[in-house]
Amino acid sequence: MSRYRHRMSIVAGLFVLACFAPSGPSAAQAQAPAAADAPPDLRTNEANLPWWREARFGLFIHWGPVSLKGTEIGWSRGAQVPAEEYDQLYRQFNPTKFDAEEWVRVAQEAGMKYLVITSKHHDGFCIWDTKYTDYSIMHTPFGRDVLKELSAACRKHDLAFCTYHSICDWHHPDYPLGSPGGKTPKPNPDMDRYSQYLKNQLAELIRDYGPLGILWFDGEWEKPWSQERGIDLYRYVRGLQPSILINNRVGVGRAGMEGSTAAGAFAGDYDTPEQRIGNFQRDRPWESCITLCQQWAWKPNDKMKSLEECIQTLVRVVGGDGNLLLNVGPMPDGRIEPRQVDRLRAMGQWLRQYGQSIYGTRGGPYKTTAWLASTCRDNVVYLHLLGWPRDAIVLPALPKRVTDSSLLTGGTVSVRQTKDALEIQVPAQDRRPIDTIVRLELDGPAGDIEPVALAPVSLPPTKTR
Ligand code: FHN
Repeated sequence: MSRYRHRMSIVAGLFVLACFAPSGPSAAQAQAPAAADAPPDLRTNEANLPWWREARFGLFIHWGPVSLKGTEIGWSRGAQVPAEEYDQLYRQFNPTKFDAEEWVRVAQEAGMKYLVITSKHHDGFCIWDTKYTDYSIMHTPFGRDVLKELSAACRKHDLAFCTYHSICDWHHPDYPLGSPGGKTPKPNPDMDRYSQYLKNQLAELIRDYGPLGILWFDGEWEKPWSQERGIDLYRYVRGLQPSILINNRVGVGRAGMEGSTAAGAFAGDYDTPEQRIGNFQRDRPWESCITLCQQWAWKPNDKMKSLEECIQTLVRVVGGDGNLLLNVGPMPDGRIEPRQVDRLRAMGQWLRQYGQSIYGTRGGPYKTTAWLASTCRDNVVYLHLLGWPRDAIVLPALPKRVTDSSLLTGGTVSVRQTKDALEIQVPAQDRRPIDTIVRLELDGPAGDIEPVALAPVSLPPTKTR
């Protein structure tokens, strides 16, 4: 029985019990207590963070009938694509080349440990067999339950299955705001009835495709949503599956794209910087969600990130003690674009060689700079040299003795430790273009070393960066 399923199956049984949890927060609960003294059921789900922290790298998937247009999911509705036309795209959506096993294979060959797919984005289209609306995959020419096939393939291959679910719904008549971009009012909204619709579908997702690793909420920034509704929804979902992780886009405490959580505010289990590498942060879990190309949904010839940028982004994120959720937008025929598959596979090749410096590590002890990131586990520190400000790298000394050093990326390294400094020299021929990894063994655990910030130095234009 796999690690992910084992932990989750214990909880699934508790599902029914919570269905009848009283909904709607009392006035007292509404005043979200400071995170520190939050009631237990609002505190970060520490018990279920370890699998996710060790995983470090996941696949994000934004997909729907909009891929037929190659425009952005949700946002192009009522903008590049008239809403009437957008809402009829599902009648032509027939991704006959969709192969859930192939998607799982792509993720695992990339070295990813979890998968988060858009069950419903802001455009309201549902990619599973829901009984609460006909605006779903079951009413397309395709007519197959994508979440059923994908969740089964994930379980079969031990990849944690997770869903992204939009709180705002510009298509649903009860949700007060519509397209473009939540800028137009609906004629007869009913936010309470919409909230019940939201809960009903979340219960379906957890009951029929769960246990889920993460419920990745989004679209919480619009007026109709509130901290009270967020706290209530967090409690409702945790009640359905206590082992589930919920991001900080359930309440309204998220500080925009920077993705952190306003101090003291309740906001789910972890922070979510978007399209950026999060700040070095070890006291609160975080995950950067970033596109492999530019758009979240598929776009023909969309500009794709280089292998160097992809790997250095992963290294910087993990060096900051975060997770990376890297996004692809599959094509309208159901395939992930071959050039994107190749890029992901190349990341996987790198991780098969150097994954020990990523999986199950914590960020630090040296804080990330333009040319360095560091990760650690037990008595080992990995220095990821992403650039060469000088031939000899001089770092502040660590409060522990270096007992051994080597180059994980091959070749020789000389490490000289003095009372105040650590001097590292790697001959030019042993410097790797993307990341040169120095492995240091210390005479004690690295995790309790107070993180060390390095003085910023500019990188000279060198041929071997
Ligand atoms: O509007 C969405 C966007 O389409 C995409 O889903 C990203 C993913 O994190 N989140 C929102 C923008 O913040």
